[in-house]
Amino acid sequence: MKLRYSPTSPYVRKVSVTAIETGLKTAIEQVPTNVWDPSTDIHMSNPLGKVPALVTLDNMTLYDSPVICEHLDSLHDGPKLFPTEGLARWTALCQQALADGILDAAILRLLERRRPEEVMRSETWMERQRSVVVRALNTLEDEVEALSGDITIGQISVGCALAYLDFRYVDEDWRPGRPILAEWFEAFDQRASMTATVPKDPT
Ligand SMILES: N[C@@H](CCC(=O)N[C@@H](CS)C(=O)NCC(=O)O)C(=O)O
Repeated sequence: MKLRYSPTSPYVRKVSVTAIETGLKTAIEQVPTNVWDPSTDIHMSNPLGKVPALVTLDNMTLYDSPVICEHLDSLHDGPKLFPTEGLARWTALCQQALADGILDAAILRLLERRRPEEVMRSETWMERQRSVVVRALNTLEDEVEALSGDITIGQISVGCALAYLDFRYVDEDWRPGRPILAEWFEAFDQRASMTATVPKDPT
């Protein structure tokens, strides 16, 4: 399999953590892709122009991260990261949606903040995205018990989203007021799959 990736993408990190947790890391060749390079051909793999995109063993090209992670989970015989049915399944999928929503909002705010001309930046837009993250984090703090038990795609997604906030928003610690979530993350972040996938270059 071939994974088109960028080293700092938190969605790619979800896939990388999933690959390690499912024992499939060595079955995946990493193909570096700069989605912001005007000459990139990422749209040949994903018409949305985003990473991650995965070329599978049977030559399908899959996107986005939830689909890729579920595909990887279908390829191994160990305990499943996507619970197959019932409350456990919907809880894990909803946690994944919430965590991916944190990432979407955090990235939109970051891109807005990085606009070269200050006058072009919308404070209203950035505040809207900040509020999304605050509400989602508060929900996770209230529902942290649902993150206990065997590892799921919900836990992986939440772990990668919280790690991304630490990576990109170092001056805005999310932990104050959310002690139970902070305690959960401290333990989750020590998994071998997390320590092996820490992004190195903050550019
Ligand atoms: N929903 C997608 C989001 C992927 C995404 O936004 N990737 C970013 C990198 S962190 C990207 O490629 N952005 C390029 C763009 O927005 O044009 C997923 O879960 O894979």
